[in-house]
Amino acid sequence: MTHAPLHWTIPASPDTVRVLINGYQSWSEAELRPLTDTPPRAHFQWMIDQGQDPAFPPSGEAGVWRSHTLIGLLRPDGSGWVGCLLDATRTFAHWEARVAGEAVTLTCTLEGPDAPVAFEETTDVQATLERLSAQLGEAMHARTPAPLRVWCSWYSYYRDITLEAMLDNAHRAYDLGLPFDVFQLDDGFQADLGDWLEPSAWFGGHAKDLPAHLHTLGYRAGLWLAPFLVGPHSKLRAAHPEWLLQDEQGEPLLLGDNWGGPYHALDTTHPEALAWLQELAATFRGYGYDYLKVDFLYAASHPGRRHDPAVSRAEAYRMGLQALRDGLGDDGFLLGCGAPLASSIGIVDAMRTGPDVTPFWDDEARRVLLGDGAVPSARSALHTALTRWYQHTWYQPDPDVMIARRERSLLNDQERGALEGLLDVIGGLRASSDPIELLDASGLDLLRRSLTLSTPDRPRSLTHSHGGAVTHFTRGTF
Ligand code: 9PG
Repeated sequence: MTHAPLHWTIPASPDTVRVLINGYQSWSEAELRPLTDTPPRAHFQWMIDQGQDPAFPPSGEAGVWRSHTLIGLLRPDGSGWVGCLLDATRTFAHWEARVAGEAVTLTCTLEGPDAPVAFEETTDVQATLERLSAQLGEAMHARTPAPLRVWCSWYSYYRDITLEAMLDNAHRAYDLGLPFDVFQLDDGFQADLGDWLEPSAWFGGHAKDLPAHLHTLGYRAGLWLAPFLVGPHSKLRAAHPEWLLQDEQGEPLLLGDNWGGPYHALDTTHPEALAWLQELAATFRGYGYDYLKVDFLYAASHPGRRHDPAVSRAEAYRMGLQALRDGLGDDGFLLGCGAPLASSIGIVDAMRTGPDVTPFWDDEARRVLLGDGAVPSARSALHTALTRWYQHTWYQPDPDVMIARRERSLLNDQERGALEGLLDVIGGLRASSDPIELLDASGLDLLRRSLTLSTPDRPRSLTHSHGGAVTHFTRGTF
């Protein structure tokens, strides 16, 4: 259901106003930009499917800015206007700010059942954003448990991870007394998307073999899943084509482009698919994994034809996420990734709030030439997670891993320092992916500092509500 849009005409001089956008999912760009700038429009549809909301992508038009859930308009002195959805359980809010001559028009369109929306003029945009987003977090019973320190296999081994490498790193970390809570196995252990219980050819074991080893070292076992994705050649696809999200012609949708091509999405309004999801999480919990990183979650809210057409996209997403939570159990730790942000509140414990950190600073070709603001890079991760500083009342933010190693990395000392600064300011999850054997004394030192930095339950440095702070952290020198 789509509601009549809400309109405001704002007597702001467009040349002096900046717009703060939140983005749709973890990887989408969040930024503070001059209103008269042009938001990038991704060159390929797969980039939009995988990084933005295909139903409300960046406009690509000068002076037209789109944001999900909330939006801020800032005058140079930090005063301005804030709009914020106050309950994202079943509803998406699409905000659009548009330069209209000497004024700015702001529109909010709801997708889903009616939901409360706040719009305020304020002397302090930052303070108002923090207050309204906290109200949203409270209304949705946000979970903000103590943050964890995680070793994750992705950012050094990528899909080549093996059981042996997991164990080698866990043993080395244990011998060095590195303060990790969780060792998390990422993408690469499984035969296919959907065929999670069958190992890949190279993993050298089964995912169920890992937790007992980790437990003897005193670490919790964590596992990555992309539970809403189904590989086109998977056994799951062959067995249950009726569980897939469909296009308008009734054909199973294919979206994104990863793992060498596009993939299907589960229809999370299908009762059997929901039961399968719950069982999947329960099975891995039974193997000893009590930390799940659930990724590519936006697939469940992708536009399409569903088994239950009365369910909104936000609701369909939440049904799938709740099934995972039910399977994992209330005391398990659920980290969302690639996820519609606000609609995850109350179910996830932590959330990735930016695109992937990479062992290089910027991917200018994909970011600028191909217009993909959701591109993985250290630079994008830093910008995006900082711009979302206010989300600490929604879940534990996960600004992604520190990269402390010098080998197999193109980051220089200053860039490593910037990542350390990001973790210090944002707080939340602390993670690393460095092969422990590659760390020299200074790398180990940096890693320890990153893991043991103060553990604020809210961002430091940004909480002083003078108007310049957002500006400083989102425009800085990078
Ligand atoms: C596993 C990875 C890691 C990582 C996740 C997610 O648009 N892209 O090209 C793109 C590639 C990888 C990606 C996100 C986007 O990474 O964020 O931590 O788990 O999946 O495949």
